[in-house]
Parts: sequence; C-alpha cells; structure tokens
Amino acid sequence: DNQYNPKDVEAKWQHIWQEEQPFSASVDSTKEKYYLLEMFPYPSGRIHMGHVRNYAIGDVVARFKRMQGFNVLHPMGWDAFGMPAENAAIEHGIHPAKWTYENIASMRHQLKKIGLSYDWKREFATCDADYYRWEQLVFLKMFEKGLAYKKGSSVNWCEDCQTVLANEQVEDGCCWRCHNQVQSKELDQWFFKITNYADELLDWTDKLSGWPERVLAMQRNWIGKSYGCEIDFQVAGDDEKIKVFTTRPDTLAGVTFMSLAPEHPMVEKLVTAEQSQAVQDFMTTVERQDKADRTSGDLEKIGIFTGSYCLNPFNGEKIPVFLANFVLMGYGTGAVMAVPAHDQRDFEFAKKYDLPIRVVIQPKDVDLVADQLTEAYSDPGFLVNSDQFDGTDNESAKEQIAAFLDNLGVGRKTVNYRLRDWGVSRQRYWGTPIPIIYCDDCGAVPVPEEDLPVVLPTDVELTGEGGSPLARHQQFLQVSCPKCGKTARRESDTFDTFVESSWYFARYTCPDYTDGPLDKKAANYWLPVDQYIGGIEHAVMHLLYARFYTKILRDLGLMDVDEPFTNLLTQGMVCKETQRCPEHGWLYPEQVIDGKCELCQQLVEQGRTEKMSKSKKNVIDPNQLIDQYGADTARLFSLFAAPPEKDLEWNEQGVEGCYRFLNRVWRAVADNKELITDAKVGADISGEAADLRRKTHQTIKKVSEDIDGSFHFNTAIAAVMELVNAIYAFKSAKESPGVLREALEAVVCLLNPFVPHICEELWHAMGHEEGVELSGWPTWDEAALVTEEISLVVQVNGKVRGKISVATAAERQAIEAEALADENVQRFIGAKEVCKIIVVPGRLVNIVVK
Ligand code: ANZ
Ligand code: ZN
Repeated sequence: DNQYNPKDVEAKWQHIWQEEQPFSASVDSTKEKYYLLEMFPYPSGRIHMGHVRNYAIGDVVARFKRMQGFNVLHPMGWDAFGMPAENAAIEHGIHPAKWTYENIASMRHQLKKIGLSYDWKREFATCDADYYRWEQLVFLKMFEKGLAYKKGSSVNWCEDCQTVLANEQVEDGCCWRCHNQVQSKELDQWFFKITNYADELLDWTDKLSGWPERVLAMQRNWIGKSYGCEIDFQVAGDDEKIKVFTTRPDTLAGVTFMSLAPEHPMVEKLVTAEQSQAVQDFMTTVERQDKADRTSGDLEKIGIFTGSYCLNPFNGEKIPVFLANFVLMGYGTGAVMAVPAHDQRDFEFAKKYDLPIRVVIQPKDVDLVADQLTEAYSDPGFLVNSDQFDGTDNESAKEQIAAFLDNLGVGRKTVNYRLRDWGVSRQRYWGTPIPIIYCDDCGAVPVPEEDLPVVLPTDVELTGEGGSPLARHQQFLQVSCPKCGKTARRESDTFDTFVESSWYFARYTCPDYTDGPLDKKAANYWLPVDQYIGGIEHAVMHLLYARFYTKILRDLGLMDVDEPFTNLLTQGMVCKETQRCPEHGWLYPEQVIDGKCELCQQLVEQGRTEKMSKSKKNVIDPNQLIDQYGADTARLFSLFAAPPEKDLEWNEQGVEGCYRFLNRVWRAVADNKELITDAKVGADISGEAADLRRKTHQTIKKVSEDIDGSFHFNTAIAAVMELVNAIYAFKSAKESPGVLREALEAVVCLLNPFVPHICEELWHAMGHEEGVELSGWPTWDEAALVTEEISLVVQVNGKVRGKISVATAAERQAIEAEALADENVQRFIGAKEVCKIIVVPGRLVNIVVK
C-alpha cells in the first residue's frame, strides 16, 4: 500500500538498527575519524524536547559524516550521579541506584524511538563501578603529584541541599539547583589544582577557533588573569606590613585609605580597643551577606574604621585602614589600596565615610577637581600630584612606579587570577567515593590501587536528615590503615559530579578497557571530539573542567591530546507560549477554554514565549509527538523551525507542515516507482529535464554546504523542499525518467541525516540493496550547474541594435525583459512607445516601436 505510515516504517528500521548495529564504530587507521558528541543527559526519567533537539542536531552531523565516508564515533551514556536521585529516595523511598537505573532504561527506550545513530555498545552510566573506579585511580595519581590536595576552607553551603557548592554553582548568591540562599561554612575539602593550568587554559582560548566567541569570552573572564603589582604598606607604629594587589600602581599617590576584607588575618591585630565594638557589629552584618552579592556592583558598600593606620610607601603618608564588605579574602591579597578618585567602588566608599579624594590622573589639558567629581575617573590620562611622575602617561607610569617600588624593595610585579582551585568534596551519598583513608598516625592515606574500586555501598538509608549516610555507615567507614594497619576511617565525602562529566568523552573511546582509565591507542585515535553539542549553560563549569581534565589525563601519560573539543555548538532552547490566569497562575493549554480559565472563567493572559518547563506548564511531551506524527516529523520540525544556535519556538502548524512534507516525499517516490525503475540519465538532455537536473545538482551543493561545518539545517531542508516542488511540477517524467530518478534519489539521500527512517524505506523502495547510509553522500556535477545559454539578436523596428544572452530554456517573458533591458536597445527605443515584441525562438527578438 502506498500510504506513508511512520509507525511501521520507524519500528521496522529501529528493529534493523538494533539487530545489525550499523552505527557501531571501531578504530580503523585507514579511515579518517570523526567524533561527534552531544552532552550526555542526566537520567531524570523523561526525555524532553530540549533533548530531542540536541540529539537530532547531533544525529544530522553523525549521519552526514558517515555518508561522507568518515569513520564516525557517536556514543551515548548517562551522567548518573547527583542530587535528584537522593531527593527522589528521600521523597519516595526508592533507592537512588534503583531510581537511576530504571530511569536510564526508560530514557534509553525513548531515545531509541527517535532513531538516533548511536553506537550503543559503548553506553555506560557514570554510577557504574566500572566507570568510577578509573576516576578513583586518576584521583590517586593526581594526589601523588600534588594535583589533588586537601585544605580547610570556607565554602559555599546550601542548607537545603546539605552540600557544598562550587563557586560556579552559586548563581546570584543562590544555589543553582534549589535557588535557596547560599551560606558560608568552614570545612576540610579536597581540591583539584586547576590553577596550575590557568595559563594553558587561557592561552588555548585563542586557539579554539571552532568555539563560539561568547563561550571563550566567558572562560577567559572566569580565569580572569590580570597583570599588576603587589605593594607593601607598613602598618604605622608596627613592623607588620599589609600587602595589596593592584592593577593600577600608577594611582599610588592617590591612595587615601586602605580597605581590608573582613576575613583578613590581620584584622584582629589592627582593630583598636575603641573600635572593637563597632567592628564586631560590622562583622555580624557582613557575615549575613552573601559573598557573590558582596562583589556585585549593586550591594551597598559598607565599612568600618579599624582604628589603625598604615603608610603609603610612595610618600610616607599616613592613611586609615578600613574593613570593607566589597573586599573578599579569596582574591589578590584581600587588601585594597583605595584610590577614590579613580576607582568607582572606592569613590562611593569615600563619599559615604567622608574620606579624602585626590586626583592623580587626568585627561590632557583638563583639570579634574576632586570636589567636583560625581564619579571616579577611570580612563587613561597623565599623572598629577605624583612628584617625579607628573606628566607621565599613566600606562608608562604603571611600569615606572612598579620599577620604583621594586627598587625600594616594597613592591613587585605580579599576575593575579580570578580562577580558584576546584573544590570537589561533596557531603553527598550518590557520588563517587573519594579513595582516601584517614589514620591518626599516617594522616590521609590513599587507598591502594589494587583495592579499587571503593564501591559505594547500597545498604544505606536516606532520611533527608543532615549529612551523608556514608558518614554514618560503620561498615563502610571502618577500615585498617593501608600503611600501618591500625584502625582508620574512610573518607565519607564523594566527588562533585562534574568530575565524572569531565572525562566521560575520553572513556567512550574505550568503555570496556580493563587495564586502566584509557586505552591510549583508542583515545589518541578518536580524540579530540570533532564536534561537541550542548547548552550554553555549561559554558564555564563543565566545559572548563573538561578542558582541565584533558590536560591532567595528558600529563599523567594516559593520552596525548591537549584539548577535548575541537568544535563546539551551543544550541538554543525550545520555547513555547505560556498562558496565565490572574488567580490560578500558569495554565496548561487544555485548561484554557475560549480564552478563559476553566477554573474561574477569568480572562487568561497570553504569557510570553518561554523555555519549555514543567512549572510554566508549556511543555510538549516528545513521546506524544512521536506517537502522533512519528519520530521523523519530530526530528524534522526540531531542525527546520530554527537554526541550531537560536531558540526554537514551538508551533503546531510547523509540525503539521513537516508531516505533510514527508507525505509529499513519500508519494513522489511511490507514484513514480515503476517509471523510474532502472532509469538512467540520458546523454543529451534539454529543456525541462535539464532544468530539473540543474535544480537537483544545485540542491546537492547547497545542502552539502549548509550542513558541513555551518549547521544551516533549516535552509538545507528548505532547499530540498524546493526540489520536491520541482519534482511535482516536472511534466517530462515519461521522456526523462532518469532525470526524475536522479532527483528523487538526491531528495532521499539529502534528507537522510534529518529523517533517516523514511529515507531508508524509500531508498529500498527505489530498488537499492544497500542502505542509504552506506550509499555515500551525493556529489554535485559542476557541469550540470551551468545554465546553458544562447545569444539572440535584438532588433528595433527591424534593425539590429543589440545582442542578448539568455538561458536555453528561458521563457518568453524573461527574453522580452532581457531584450528591453539592453542599453543600446533602450537608446533606440528612447521615448517611443513599444507596440509589439516579436520573439523568434533561438534566433531573434524584434521590438516594434512608434
Ligand atoms: C588600586 C586601584 C586604583 C585599583 C584604581 C583599581 C582602580 P581586577 O582587574 O579584577 O584584577 N582589588 C584587589 N583585590 C581585591 C579584593 N580582594 N576584593 C576586591 N577588590 C580587590 O581588579 C584588580 C583591582 O581590584 C585592584 O586594583 C584593586 O583595586 C581591587 F584606579 O588597586 B585596584
Ligand atoms: Zn596509619
């Protein structure tokens, strides 16, 4: 029967792919490799439209590259550790392992219904002991090299999640997961020495030309390298010095006070008896403030005088030492030489506490008056009030003053980074156990390699009370010291789950390797990932950690790759309109009847188009979509409705349009099947057939160029739609079945990366034995692109006045227009009226004027 039935077609091909594993890849040094990867999902239980879009984009590239003859690696797995599993356990009494593996099973099933060309043999979940054992081993190697170390530190603490958060996991002072206010807490934590790699991570951002500039800028900013000076300020009447970090040594003569972080170790020493109570009150206020807020520009700048003074090394001036909420201990030295005339924060602070302001930089030929400043002057200029440096431009003055201080032994050039070491300890259960044993005599002792993995015990009870159940699990905790044999205690913290996602892409190259974390040969063959695809929300954390980890694996000798991802595509979100009742909040579309809320009959507000989310009640369930239209339509819509990096707006008509298009493609093949059997493109083709052939080759060229490296999937699909229109309009099918066949084959091949089920089916229907995926990507014939042209003589009132060149197949209208447009012809027509145009096909055009 000739009906397009996506259910049958898709089930058939999915079954074949399952049985025959045509997408499984293996190292083959005779072939050029292509590693395509989409960020792996967290097994929350359900596939959402964002997943469908992400994976459909990736699948286009994977199938396209495979058709081009590349040896393509396209794996899939699960980022399976993390908090939601524990929360589900607490809420519903399901063990995190059970919850996770059940979710994986159901999501795998859903993914298979989308027809993605994964090498399923490589699938793993990061909570498999076979995966995390190697992570534990890498940790031991890092520990050996001092790249993993422990230190007490004040950490971001989320009371709700009962966990430490990395700086990157704090958004506007709130937990990135639960959005509760983050507090600070002092704990002993494991750290990875990412700061050792700050320069390499930064330098490579200039070489990652396949990454979006926006992401690179975010990473550079996160690393935050700044060149400056460390300067010693002597405490008045004391031997102690306060070191400051400044990027503006040129402003040294303009320092009128000092601002210390409230956490600065010298605070206790500096606070005088008279100021002690006031300082204590101030401390209480600051402790309640969030660290992220303290550095943001908006928070009110507050401070307190310590009672002490220090001396400006430039001119010996005595300046008061303040504590200020906007100075953090974690950056520079935790002390700032305040220059209110030239730094906005210092300016606001000076105004508030009535501290002196002294201009030391001003633009050429302008006198800045301190009293009249309404904001700090932070632009370049020339030095004033700076003794021997007066008149120097401030860029040179930076160098000169740095040298001057260096000479005196009170200052030195330094480089400072915003990047901090990566705190990886989490007081959570559902994560990779950190393989360390604490012994009273031997300290932190690594678990011997042969004892790995330290398996996460499953017999735990999750109650939701504070702390990790591992910290209460006696059997897990009690071990003997591997060094001295005495009773010792196991580390009960687990790794930040970003550790697992920092190297999964490398393990995909050798998921079954049992002799180490990586099979070097496989890793070197497949890595780096040629194309990585995922959300912009991972611009800093995941993508920076993965880059760092790649360098760690390289430096441990496990592989020879510098950077993990050659090209990065950050896809946009899937959005849909929202609807809101003034009384009942967000509504599902089916709760809105004739524009009114079904609960209260009030008029519903059309909300904005927003990212699909359960809370906004604007999600579309991919399962329903696939049930109704088939996976190919779901894929086609996700790829056609917007370019990958842009947000995609959900639109029911768009989905139906895609479905109708696939039906048209189906019928075009079905209706012509007999006619085109064994048909070949003839030797000389002309007229309509030549036009269709040209269209076919133009389309092949356009689609090839639109997919390769530029991801213009929407315009590629639009081009195929045009070709399909041309096929429907083709009237010489009987005379030129070969040209029709060529056009139909092109349609099927070109669409295959987007809608593979229907294409495989149609390809076989056209009589091919081999699958379309193996048939190779079509190439275009340059010769077929050329429009054949002939020249025609143009007469005006029977006299030859010009010559034009038109397509052989040009229609009468086009020929007339071309003839009238000729310059010389126009001159002879002049102001006269054109009465008649005679076209003698293939010979001449005569324009009759009077
Ligand atoms: C004097 C000065 C004068 C500064 C001036 C700036 C402008 P970046 O570029 O981000 O590295 N600073 C140093 N440590 C700080 C801390 N722990 N908390 C808050 N602010 C701190 O910023 C370096 C500048 O930030 C330093 O240069 C210092 O202020 C301030 F016209 O020193 B500056
Ligand atoms: Zn011991």
